[in-house]
Amino acid sequence: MSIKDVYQAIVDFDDDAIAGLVEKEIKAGTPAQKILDEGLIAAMDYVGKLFSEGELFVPEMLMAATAMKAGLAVLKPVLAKAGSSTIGVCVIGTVKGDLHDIGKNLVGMMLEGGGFEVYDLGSDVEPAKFVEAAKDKKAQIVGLSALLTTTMPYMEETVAALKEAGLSAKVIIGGAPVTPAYAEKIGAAGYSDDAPGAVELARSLVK
Ligand code: B1M
Repeated sequence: MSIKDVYQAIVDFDDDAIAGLVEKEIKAGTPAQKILDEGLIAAMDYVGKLFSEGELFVPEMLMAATAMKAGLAVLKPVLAKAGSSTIGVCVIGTVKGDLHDIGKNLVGMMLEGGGFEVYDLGSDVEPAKFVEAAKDKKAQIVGLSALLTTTMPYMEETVAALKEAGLSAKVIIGGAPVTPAYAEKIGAAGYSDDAPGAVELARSLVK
């Protein structure tokens, strides 16, 4: 029994076994971040590579994502050790047209663990919805995720819509195709390439 079994369960789309395997790793004392990075995320990267090479297709990616979510559900309480007080309010979502929500869920979960009150709007979120929620919840941080080059432009539209509504919330962005240069170009407050980095960034912006 090792972290390789967690990795393999995702690659085999085994959503029945994954929860038990992650639990066993936690009980064995493996750090949650290691299970996440070397088990779950590494396996999803491999699945993505096989998809790019034409070895796997969308239904298989979906099955891998289902297994990943089952594993994440077990890791969540360990990763998100409840922050004792709220250090800020964050509204988060995946932008319009984009259904990828695993990375966004992870970022939301870790922000929660990092002491933020998090409102997750889900995926395929219209710019107007981000504006409405940021206003309603009095958010200091709005987190935007995009995994597709074709949906990245909605990040820019969302930043513009928030500015147009006169909101002062700071926008942080991330997702595989996103870069720091793109964040700067669209007027976002910052970029992170992973979930722990997003927490650090959000914290620095509410100080
Ligand atoms: Co899609 N997909 N997908 N997919 N999918 C990718 C993204 C792709 C890179 C695969 C590939 O070609 N190698 C490719 C995008 C190419 C591009 O545009 N550059 C792709 C494609 C093409 C597509 C479709 C168009 C396929 C099709 O239909 N022909 C389609 C689009 C649907 C849509 O959204 N409209 C599609 C569909 C799907 C599924 C539905 C089957 C499924 C998603 C299920 C779900 O999320 N509920 C899926 C999956 C699973 C993937 C891969 C394999 C895995 C994504 C993932 O969950 N990674 C992916 C290949 C890959 O990335 N390796 C791929 C694990 C996750 C933890 O990482 O999301 O990167 P990630 O999040 C990271 C960081 O990016 C960062 O922190 C996270 C944790 O470290 N981060 C942030 C993310 N958001 C952040 C926000 C922040 C800060 C950091 O601040 C707010």
